[in-house]
Amino acid sequence: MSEIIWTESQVIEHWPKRDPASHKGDHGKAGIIAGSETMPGAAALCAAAAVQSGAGLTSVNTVRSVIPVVAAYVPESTFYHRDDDLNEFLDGKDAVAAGPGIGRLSDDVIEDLIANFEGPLVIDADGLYHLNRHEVMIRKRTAPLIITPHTGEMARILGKDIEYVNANRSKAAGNLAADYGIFVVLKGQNTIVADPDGALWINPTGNAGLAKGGSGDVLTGMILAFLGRYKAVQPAVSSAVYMHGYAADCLVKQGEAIESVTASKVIQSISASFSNL
Ligand code: NPW
Ligand code: AMP
Ligand code: MG
Repeated sequence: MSEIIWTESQVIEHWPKRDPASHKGDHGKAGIIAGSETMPGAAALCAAAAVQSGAGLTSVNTVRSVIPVVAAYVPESTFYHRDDDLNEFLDGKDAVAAGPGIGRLSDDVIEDLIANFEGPLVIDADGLYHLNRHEVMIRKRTAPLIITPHTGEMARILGKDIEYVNANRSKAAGNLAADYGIFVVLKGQNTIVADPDGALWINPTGNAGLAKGGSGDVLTGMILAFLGRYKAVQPAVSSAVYMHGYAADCLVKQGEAIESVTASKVIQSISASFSNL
């Protein structure tokens, strides 16, 4: 398996220019299935990151009590109730992300998405908890599937311990991606993006300030937005991972203490990071 560092020049080379005559529908209709009563923040962070990363339209499917919380943080989003018809929510979406803060009991929606959503689908966090149950459907799926496990989630998916994943990051991500025919984003220092063809793209950005709750929820929103803006999946995913780390690096360079980096501050840093490139 070849390992290639995804560099700043590759991010710049693949960056989609915003056509001056474009309208919101040209920049991705993004759907987010996230949040629950005890984790409203995961939905808010994911949606805010998608909006800041250029998504044309961002729509959040969540539980009723969470809607006002997310709406206050991200007034650009529209909303859909978790209990309503999923197909209606999916209609017209260019890309969908599911899992942040949904709880481990919400597996029906994940199953439905894998089977029926025909665009790029990102599954993260609690959405990964029962992933192995859907192995047959994942193998049958033809549209891109991108999973974004941290080390603990990857260990659970593989049925191995965390020490095994830490000692075999490239092999673990590469084999799973090739076996299932999916994109695997194995998070942590030097996040690996493994594509279904066996290539491994290594991320050089980011710092330990990201080792804090909410960072992964931001990354999921960024990947979703990039998928809606790019034609090809791997450059979208690798560039989103790069810019997530780069936004955190910019904060520290500007004097933020590494301990005080937060997911919300990373979202606020996205704009300056994009302009810096
Ligand atoms: P430990 O902690 O070292 O003993 P879980 P989660 C292990 C939502 N959030 N990174 C770890 O071991 C998410 O979206 C909501 C992380 C532990 O055993 C999810 O839906 C927030 N963990 C949900 O919470 C902000 C690592 O894995 C287990 C690891 C649960 O997500 C926070 C943790 O995995 C959060 O994002 C690593 N590198 N290596 C909100 N504001 O609403 C090993 N572990 O139990 O799935 O917990 O990641 O917090
Ligand atoms: P999650 O555990 O789902 O909240 O995701 C954490 C996010 O922060 C992922 O994008 C990780 O790659 C990133 N991250 C966590 N710790 C580090 C670290 N020490 N260095 C660089 N990135 C990190
Ligand atoms: Mg997470």
